[in-house]
Amino acid sequence: MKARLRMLPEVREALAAGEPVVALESTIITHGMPAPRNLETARAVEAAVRDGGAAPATIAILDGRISVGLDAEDLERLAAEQDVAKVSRADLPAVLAGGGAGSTTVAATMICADLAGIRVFATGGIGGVHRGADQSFDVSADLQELGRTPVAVVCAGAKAILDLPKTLEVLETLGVPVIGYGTDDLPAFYSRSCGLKAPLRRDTAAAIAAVMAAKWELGLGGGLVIANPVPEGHDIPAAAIATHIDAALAEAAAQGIQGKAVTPFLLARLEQLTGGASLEANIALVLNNARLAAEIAVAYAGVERLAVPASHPRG
Ligand code: PSU
Ligand code: MN
Repeated sequence: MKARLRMLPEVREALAAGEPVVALESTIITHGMPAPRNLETARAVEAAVRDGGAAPATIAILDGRISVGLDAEDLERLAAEQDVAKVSRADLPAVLAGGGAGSTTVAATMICADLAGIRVFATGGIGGVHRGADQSFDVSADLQELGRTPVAVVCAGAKAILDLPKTLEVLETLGVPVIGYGTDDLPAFYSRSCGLKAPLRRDTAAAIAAVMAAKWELGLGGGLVIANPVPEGHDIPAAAIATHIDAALAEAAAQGIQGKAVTPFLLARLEQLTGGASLEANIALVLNNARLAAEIAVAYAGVERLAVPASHPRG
C-alpha cells in the first residue's frame, strides 16, 4: 500500500507528530471551477488552512500514485491540465494501475485521507441524490463513502442541484451524522438554508470534534457531514437560483449529459446563468469551509491524543 501513497514531507511530519492536518480535494480544481480561479482558490484554501494552524493536504493522483499534499508545482500542473480524469471510488484502481493522473472527488479524497490517517477534510459541497434519480439511479458515490470511511467532511451542505430531501434520507440510512454548524437549517451550497432542518446542530469546533471522537471510539466507522453555511453577503437565496437550476437541469437532459459529467456541466452552466455569482459563492464557501476544517482539526488533534484509535471497518 505504501508504494501507492506519496506524502508531502510537511504532511507526513505533521501526521507523525499528531498535529492537525486538513485534506482537500482536487476535482473542485479540475472540474468545479474555471481557470485561473481554480488555481487561485486552491492556493487560498491551503493558506486558510495554514492560517488556522493546520497543514493542508490537497489530494490527487499523479504518475499513478496517490499524492497526499501537493507542492506548488504539482498544484499548478493539475490546475492547468485539460483532460484530467475525475476519479471516484470506482476509478481509483485503474488510474493507479495505468500510471496516470486524476483529480479526486469527495469519495476518493475520503479514501485517500483515511489511508494517510487524516480525519478532517474540507470541500465545497458533497454529491448526493440527483433529481430524477428514480429514473436515472444517479446517486453520488460520495454518500456511500460517507457511510463507510471515517473522515469528517466539512462542506456547505449538498449541492443545490440535487434532491436534498432524498440526500438527507440516504445519509440517515447510511448512519452519517449531519451537523449544521451554528445553524438549525440545512445549508444548501449557494444558499444558507433550503427549507429543511439540519438533523444536528453544534456551535463550536470542539463540540464537533467530540462527536467525531464518540463515533469512532464506538467503532461505528464511517464519516460525518459538517454543513457550514455560505457566509452572508456571498450567498444566493434558494428562491433566486431555483429557476437557473431548473434551466441548467433541462439543458443537461436535452443534451443527454450523464454520469460523472452531470455535476461539472451543471456547475459551469450555473456560473453562466448567474453571471458569475455562483462561482463567487462557491469560492467564498470553500474558503469558509477550509477555515472551519482547520479549527476542527486542531480540536480533534487534542481529543485524539487521549482517544483509542479509530477503527475502520470496511463494508
Ligand atoms: N464541491 C464543489 N465543486 C465540485 C465538487 C464539490 O464546490 O466540483 C465535486 C466533488 O468532487 C464531488 C463531486 O465529489 O463534485 C460530485 O460529483 P458526482 O455528483 O458526479 O458524484
Ligand atoms: Mn453521479
